[in-house]
Amino acid sequence: MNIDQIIINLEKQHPGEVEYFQAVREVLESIQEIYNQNPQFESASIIERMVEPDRVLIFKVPWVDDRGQVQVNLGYRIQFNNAIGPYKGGLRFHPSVNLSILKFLGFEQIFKNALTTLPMGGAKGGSDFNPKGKSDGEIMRFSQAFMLELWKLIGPETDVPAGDIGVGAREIGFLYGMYRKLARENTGVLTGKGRGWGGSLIRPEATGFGNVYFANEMLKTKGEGFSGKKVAVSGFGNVAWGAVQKATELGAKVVTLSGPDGYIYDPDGVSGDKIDFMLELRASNNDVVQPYATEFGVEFHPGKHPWEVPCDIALPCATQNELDQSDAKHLIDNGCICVCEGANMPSTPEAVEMLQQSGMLFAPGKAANAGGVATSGLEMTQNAMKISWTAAEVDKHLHGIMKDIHQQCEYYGRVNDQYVDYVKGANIAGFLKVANAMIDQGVI
Ligand code: NDP
Ligand code: 2IT
Repeated sequence: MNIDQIIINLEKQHPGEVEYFQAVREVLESIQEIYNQNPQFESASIIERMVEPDRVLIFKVPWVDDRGQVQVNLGYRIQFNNAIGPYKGGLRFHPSVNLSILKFLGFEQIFKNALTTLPMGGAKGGSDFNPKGKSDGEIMRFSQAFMLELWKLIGPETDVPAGDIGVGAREIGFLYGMYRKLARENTGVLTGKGRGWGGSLIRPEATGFGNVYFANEMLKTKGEGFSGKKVAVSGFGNVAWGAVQKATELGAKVVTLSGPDGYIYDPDGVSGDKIDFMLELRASNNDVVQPYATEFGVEFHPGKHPWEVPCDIALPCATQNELDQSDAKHLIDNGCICVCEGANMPSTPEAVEMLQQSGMLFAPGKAANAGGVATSGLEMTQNAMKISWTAAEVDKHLHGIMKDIHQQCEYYGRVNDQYVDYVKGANIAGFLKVANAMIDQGVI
């Protein structure tokens, strides 16, 4: 496999899709050796087939704002690969959304979903719609207009979207309501649904909980745990919220949260009522974390990343490429022992290389944030069986799945007695499952 040539070909066909090329390069570098050892992959052109989505759907979403003005956004759904199960992956509503970002997310989702042990293919979608500052009515009208187009492409056994940045329980509610009306069915076509209408307990917390479970598995290999540790978290959304809760429950102190405006430093720890305040802040449709500092009288550092704060464990839970080389240097210099990605691709490739070379524990998002989509899979199971499990049952499955993913990463990523390359392990384990399924099922 000639990685540079594959990337050059992709650049020719899809100019400017930088996030997408970044995600593809990382996977190819990890799997190169195993790919070359198995000629059946090359003769079936597995890589060429895997790097192109099955289909990309782009549609306009016209809607009416509160002033009566018609607005137009772009909607997307990228159905990447369904070799091991129905297309599955979140919807992101954020002004930065474009084809490159959604393709990188959809591509990552293929391997992440394969790691969960559940039968789910990879997809992603969303819109450049900005939910910040919008009224509930505007969000409802936008979500309904979005679903008016999307519903033709999805179904409980075909493609099952969920939330991501800017899409939480409220948006899933509006989307589901419109789907139900159009399709005349109540099914598990979306996950992250409300508890009273098909949602699963623990799904809201699952990505953050799973992230901490994964970090804990890594720490255990070094005889460590969360108790008494100082933790830096970025973001203040859904994933950060779950991670803060679980890290605190395990006896750690979470000292930072961040937003696009900067980060807050809370030396006493984000716990109790402060965690509830995070939820209110996110639901308030503002896009800044600064009100936390005002509310609790703690430091706010405008325009900065939280990684300069000394910590033992770092959980990046905001967005892609939010932890760069200089952030990695701060973490290493301050004696951080573990970086466990809650967001998708939050560390730049240069930062990943530095963190790994330092010898610290480093887990990529596709392994360490898979608890969210795994619990979506558990929601699909409950919907199909028309039952609901208790929180303890779902949490037990989630915990077991995160341990399993950790084992898969260790199996394929062990470098020596001392070091596991979790990036390589996750990519190889995910790749082999999907590639073998594609070969078993022929050229389609
Ligand atoms: P939310 O919308 O709930 O929260 C995202 C948070 O990150 C918000 O606080 C947002 O602030 C903040 N943020 C966005 N851009 C930046 C930035 N440039 N710098 C700092 N903060 C920023 O989304 P989620 O918590 O659901 O998603 C967070 C990450 O986790 C994403 O990478 C997502 O793809 C990933 N993920 C999500 C899963 C899920 O189940 N929800 C599952 C697995 C991964 P603001 O809104 O003000 O921009
Ligand atoms: O990035 C992700 O894994 C998600 N946003 C969750 C996807 C899902 O289908 O639950």
